Amino acid sequence: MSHPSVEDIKINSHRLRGTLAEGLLDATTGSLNFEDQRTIKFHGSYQQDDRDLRDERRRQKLEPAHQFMIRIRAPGGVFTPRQWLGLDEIATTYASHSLRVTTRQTFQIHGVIKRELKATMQAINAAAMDTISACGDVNRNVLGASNPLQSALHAQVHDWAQRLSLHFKPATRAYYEIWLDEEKVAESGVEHEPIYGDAYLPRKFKIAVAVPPYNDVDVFANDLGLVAIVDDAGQLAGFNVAIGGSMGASHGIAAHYPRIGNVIGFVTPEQVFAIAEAAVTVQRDLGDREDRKHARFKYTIDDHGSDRIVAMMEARAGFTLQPARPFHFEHNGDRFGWVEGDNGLWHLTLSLPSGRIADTPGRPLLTGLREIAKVHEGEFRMTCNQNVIIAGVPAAQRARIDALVAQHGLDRENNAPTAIARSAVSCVALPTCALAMAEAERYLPGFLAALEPLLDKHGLREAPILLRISGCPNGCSRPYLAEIALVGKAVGRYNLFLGGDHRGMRMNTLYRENITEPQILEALEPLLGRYAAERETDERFGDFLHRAGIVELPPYPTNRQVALELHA
Ligand code: SRM
Ligand code: SF4
Repeated sequence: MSHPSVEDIKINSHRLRGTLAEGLLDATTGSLNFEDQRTIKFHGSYQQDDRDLRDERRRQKLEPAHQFMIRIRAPGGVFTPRQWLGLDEIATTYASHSLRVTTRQTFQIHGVIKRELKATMQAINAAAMDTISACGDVNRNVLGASNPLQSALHAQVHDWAQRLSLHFKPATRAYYEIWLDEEKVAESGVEHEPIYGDAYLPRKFKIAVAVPPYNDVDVFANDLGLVAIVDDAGQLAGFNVAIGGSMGASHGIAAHYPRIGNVIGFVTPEQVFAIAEAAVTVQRDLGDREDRKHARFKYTIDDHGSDRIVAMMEARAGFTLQPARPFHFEHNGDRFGWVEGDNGLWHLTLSLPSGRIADTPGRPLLTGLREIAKVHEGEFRMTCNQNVIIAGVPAAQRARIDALVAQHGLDRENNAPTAIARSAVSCVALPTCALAMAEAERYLPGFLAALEPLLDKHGLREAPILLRISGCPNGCSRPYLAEIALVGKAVGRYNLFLGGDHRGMRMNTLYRENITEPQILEALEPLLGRYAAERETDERFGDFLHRAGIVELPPYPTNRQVALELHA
């Protein structure tokens, strides 16, 4: 029997209700039906199964070990200690005893079984959070720069992320009815969706707000990127607008390519909602609804031409974009350790390997952060590099936090002894991700350990080289922007990409295909050696590879790097 298309499922879902309420009550299976597996994504959850157990369960003629991943909506990535403690309790009561910081600065929990899904959602809401639109063909979690140095700007950007997220939240009450038992009212199932319409978007849509000089949100990897422009008085003048960024690709299919957003102009703060809504609705109306692999905004822009899309956006927004203003990004990483914000409070950025917060022998990270949440009076900020900032600490409280960090192995020496390890990012991949072709998160520690002797040999232990690993070409760790990237091809085999920059402004290039760890190390060894010997002062690895003629820009059809004339 053939399944209905996702477009049909959305239209016939009674505004994202489907038969979820009934399906949750069906005790004969741990799974939802095909349609509801699509619909539940809009509620922030994915049905998965433990792939480590798949073969054994098949042999035993059991259904797969179905379980659910839940993603929190957290625009700007800020959590209070109370929310942290709530998440910790949820993870240890209903999920796999771990919290996972994502590359979109929120949390995922894994391993929730169907009969506990509703209780878990209710617990999330009781802890003052929700999961609406964390997945699905809608606007996703809105990113906001997490740089702790500029406190006032951070607060403004966080506010923008919150407001944009609320603006693009679907109007349907489905979430509240299904998970929180809200009473149905007359328009239940037929609510007016003023922005999305009946069929929502053709595909996911992602927005990020960056504050130069740090591109810690990787703003150009988003469908809509806003780069804050600050005037001479330190006030927010407005935003440069970039459209069409996205990482997703397919191995060997040239028509599926990653793309860096192109900067199309400048808007004032008053114009932000109009231009964002114009981008979303142009994509709603022109995006490909036949082929989901070709349905992101980047393809709409490339198929119709950037000029036409910008003209449509301007017509819908009711104004012409101003010329883009110069900006400068220093890097797209996090700054580790303590820094003092401009409001006199202190912020501690901790490196979390792949964002995984669990208790493992010698590293009780989950317990440690729980103990910190019990005494911390500020907030926790997640970064898009899967790290955490313990933010807003009065000077007098620092020693107490430091003691808890040391006691629970949260310090960087323990978790990331080299510079490359501190900034490395890897996606979840196996065993939960249905699309993984190779390990990523579980492979990162082993790969770093194998790389360490090479770094030591060439004196590069503290060289800040940007490494990202993805278990498949979808690119959840934004690998195509890394200086070194491994993209999973099959178990134990990766494509090696080289030559991105450290500012998230240049894509890398396929260097070797389908290779194993020894071959990866063999390929990297001479390049690291040459880099160590020939680099110029402060020259980064990706820039060196280009200057030395070792790699060129990749052969994607459009936007392989951000127009550098704007990069003041
Ligand atoms: Fe992703 C699908 C995990 C950020 C591009 N992503 C998935 C799924 C849900 C697999 C699936 O569809 O069955 C993964 C769940 C794994 C698991 O077991 O938890 C998954 N993506 C993640 C996270 C958790 C990676 C991480 O390790 O942090 C990130 C969650 C972000 C969040 O909190 O919202 C995550 N995904 C990204 C990013 C990075 C970003 O947004 O900055 C990208 C690249 C940017 C982009 O969208 O192009 C990304 N994920 C994808 C794609 C490719 C989309 C495309 O247009 O081609 C898929 C596959 C799909 O949607 O069909 C995907
Ligand atoms: Fe899964 Fe691929 Fe995303 Fe990794 S990049 S989480 S393997 S979809």
